[in-house]
Amino acid sequence: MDYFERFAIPHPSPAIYASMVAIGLLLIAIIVGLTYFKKWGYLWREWLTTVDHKRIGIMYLISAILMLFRGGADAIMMRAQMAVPDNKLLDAQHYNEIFTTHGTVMIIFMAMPFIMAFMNYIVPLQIGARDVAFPRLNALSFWLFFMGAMLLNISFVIGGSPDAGWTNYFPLASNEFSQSVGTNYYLFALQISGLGTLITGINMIVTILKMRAPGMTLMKMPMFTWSSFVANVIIVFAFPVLTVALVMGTFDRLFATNFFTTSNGGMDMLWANFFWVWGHPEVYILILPAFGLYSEIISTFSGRNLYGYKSMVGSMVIISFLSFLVWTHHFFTMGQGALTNSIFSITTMAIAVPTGVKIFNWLFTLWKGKIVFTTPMLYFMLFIPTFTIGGVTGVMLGMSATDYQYHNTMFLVAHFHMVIIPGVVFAMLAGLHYYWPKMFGFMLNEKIGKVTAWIIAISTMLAFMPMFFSGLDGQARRMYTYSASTGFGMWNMISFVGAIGLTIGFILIVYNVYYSIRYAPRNVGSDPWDARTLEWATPSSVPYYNFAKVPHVISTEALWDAKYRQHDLFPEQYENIHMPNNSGVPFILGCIFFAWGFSFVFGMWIPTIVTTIGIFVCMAHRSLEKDPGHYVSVKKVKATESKLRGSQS
Ligand code: HEM
Ligand SMILES: [Cu+2]
Repeated sequence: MDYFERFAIPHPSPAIYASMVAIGLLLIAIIVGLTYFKKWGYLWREWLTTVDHKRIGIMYLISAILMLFRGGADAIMMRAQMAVPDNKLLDAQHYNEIFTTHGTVMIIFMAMPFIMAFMNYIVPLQIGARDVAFPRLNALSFWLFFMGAMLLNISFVIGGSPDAGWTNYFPLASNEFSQSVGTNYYLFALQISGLGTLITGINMIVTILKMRAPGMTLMKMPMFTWSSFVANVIIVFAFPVLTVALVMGTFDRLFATNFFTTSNGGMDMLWANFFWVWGHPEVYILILPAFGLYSEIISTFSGRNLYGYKSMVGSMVIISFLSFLVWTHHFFTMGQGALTNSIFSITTMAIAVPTGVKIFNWLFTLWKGKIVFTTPMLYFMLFIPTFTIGGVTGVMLGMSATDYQYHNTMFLVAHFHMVIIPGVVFAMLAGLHYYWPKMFGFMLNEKIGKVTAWIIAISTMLAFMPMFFSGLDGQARRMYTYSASTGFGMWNMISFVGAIGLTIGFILIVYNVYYSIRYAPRNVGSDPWDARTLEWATPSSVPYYNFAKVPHVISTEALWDAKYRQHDLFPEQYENIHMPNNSGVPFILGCIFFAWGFSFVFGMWIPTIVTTIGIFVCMAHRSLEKDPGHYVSVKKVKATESKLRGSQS
């Protein structure tokens, strides 16, 4: 019996038991449904074994939206607990767990896959490629991410959730202060999904460097591809730091080493440094592709090419460089001295310059443009004022002397939500509406879309603006309650209302998907927005080989050239198309990694050894296997094309 005790949750509550039952029922429903509708084969052939970058993109998208609700559930519980003073809804430990999983899920398992979804789906299409450079590795990346996410998500029903914050600072995260296996889950979930991200980084860099259509020089790449390229370079430099830090943290917790302890020669601040050497660049990994999406949207809906292309590229390169030079601003108050703080203050503020260049380029693009107010454009318009508040308060936080006032208060929480929500979430939602017709062949409803955008923007202000004020008044972050005499009650109540508004907004997004699946017209054609870049030159939905003929490109706006400047985009003849074969190995390897992580979390060494061998067997299989891919014949390509193009205007 003792053996099984470790799997029990340390802080059971009715809500957790209810979730357990709900998860169990959901699993049974899925299994029964798949069996009843005879969909197991379909699921396996078309999705679990796919190496198609578009399907992988869609799987990232679905995961991101699911995780948005998972992280959102935590958020709404936090805000409910804080809504009134001296609330007893959650206890301190439970609150610790929830803010930890909220932050981790939102950054690693919501924002990241959202970005990955668009990079996967759009980049190969935008550069005129038929897939990424290493399609099977791409599938592996997805499954590693997915299994990492699942590993973190089962923590709250088996063994307990992590509770040391998404930053997982030691010594708080050590066995001494974080006694459940929760932090082990954190370490392995991030390790496994981080491996997937690192592989994507390499894959995308090679794809963008080696697989561009004839004529597409680096300086003729569309802006989203540029932003993805820069983000993936940051990934390749930043993620190994996280990998190492997580390994060391794991050793401290499982093998009694002293890397991050406060005694025996350990250095707890080493973790904080490692974490933010990865963590700050991570913010730019998220924001640059999001900005890339805005760039595409702005030029499409202003009816003109992007202003200041070169300065846009230049500022992204500068941002990527500076992003590695500011990490200390996350702990100005931890005693590294005035000189160090001053240097990092200056580098931090320096990032505002290239960021400003980007914003002005966008505004100049709008200037004299013929602006069309679609939902994606509305998200951009709402992004400008909200993000500016986030950015300006960021500069305030960047001043090391005054940061002593803001650090660890709700002011900080307000700041990063005011950058990350308009900067990343709005951009993703804008991208969702923009690329939906490319992905699925019909549009999302514009009216519902616009109402939703307004609800989300207003609720963001309601939810996070009050935190600036309560933070300046001294409300500390990560505290589960406060007394009525502090006077924080009103601010927190307003935040709660905003959080409810956000929940309504996110539900409306799902409703819009449902509504549009049912009612949206299907004959919108391949280019419903009158767009400019290459991805819109494919039929919608995109055939699995993407381009029947290899496109030839002469500018950043290949499709615009073809439509309005008599450019012959497809001068070549039809040829047999070489495509990669599907493979079940990435999915199986993902499952083995899940079991591997799970065994480690509980220190079960025999399963750990068995799964480690399994991992190597899969890798050996890949190395020894002969898989030449397959050809799609000209006849088949022609048939597919006439079917897809014929049914459209
Ligand atoms: C539904 C809207 C959201 C609400 C109401 C909300 C609420 C909160 C609150 C109250 C905290 C502070 C917990 C504390 O320190 O006591 C927090 C922390 C955090 N949130 Fe959100 N949040 C929302 C959306 C998001 C999104 C979209 C992201 C990321 C893309 C995000 C990322 C984070 C992170 C990284 C933290 C820090 C966690 C930590 O300090 O350990 N949140 N959120
Ligand atoms: Cu930072």
